[in-house]
Amino acid sequence: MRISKIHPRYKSLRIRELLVKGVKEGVVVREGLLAHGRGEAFDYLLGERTSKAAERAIEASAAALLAAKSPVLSVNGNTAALVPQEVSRLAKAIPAKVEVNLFHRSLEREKRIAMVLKKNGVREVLGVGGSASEKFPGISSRRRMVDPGGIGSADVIVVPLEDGDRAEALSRAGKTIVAVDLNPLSRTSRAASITIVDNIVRAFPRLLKEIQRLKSSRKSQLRVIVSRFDNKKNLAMAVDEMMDYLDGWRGKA
Ligand code: PTJ
Repeated sequence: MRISKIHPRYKSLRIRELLVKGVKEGVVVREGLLAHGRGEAFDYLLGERTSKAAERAIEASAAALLAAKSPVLSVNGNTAALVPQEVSRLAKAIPAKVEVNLFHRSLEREKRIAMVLKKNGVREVLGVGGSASEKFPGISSRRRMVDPGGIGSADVIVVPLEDGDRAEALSRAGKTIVAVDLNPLSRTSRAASITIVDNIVRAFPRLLKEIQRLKSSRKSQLRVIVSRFDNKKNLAMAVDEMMDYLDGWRGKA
């Protein structure tokens, strides 16, 4: 469906259409549409804008990624459908490896997602088929199979739109987890080292800008930024910002 750019809900409708197209093309699972519904509900509570808490988390994420030895961007169906170009730009700018890792795993989907990413400029996509040969401990879903040269040996991993299990297991293994999740209460948000409570369509372009801004900083400066960041406090701030936004609606609705 063609959506007019002057439609008041253009951005939201465009996201929905991208995901529906992703389902038709076998990139997104139907469960991905439900995940989007959950996310969009929280986005309303944020006023559909990037909060102060998200800005701080984005700065800390950029610093962690630039200071990392072996950073990886983990990509699932929703991420591939919504921000394939941004994944490619981030992978080049950091630089970071890109790995497909799916909750609803099938070789067919892995290949389709890899194709979408490559079309958008990602040079190498890890995690497809037999290359995800390492079993990561503590994960019950088929997400446990990872690429030993990617997520298996990464020190910092970006995990957008996750279910909680993997984020918890990766954190337990001592990896720095950057989550992008509109729900500040989710298990993923709480398990991550840095949670960006924002819509991925806003968060990834901002993360790219922040990477470019901090790119020439010394590693010691980057580590200070990361060490000053407190995820628990930041999540509480995200919730406060949602409450403040709702407060502004009192008597108006
Ligand atoms: O592609 P697959 O097979 O790996 O499956 C991907 C989904 C998303 C279906 C799977 O990981 C899943 O079921 O996720 P959950 O448990 O529904 O969690 C998704 C989280 O992402 C929820 O907390 C949502 O609030 C959040 N979310 C949804 N859309 C966005 C989002 N966060 C940021 N930006 C969004 N656009």
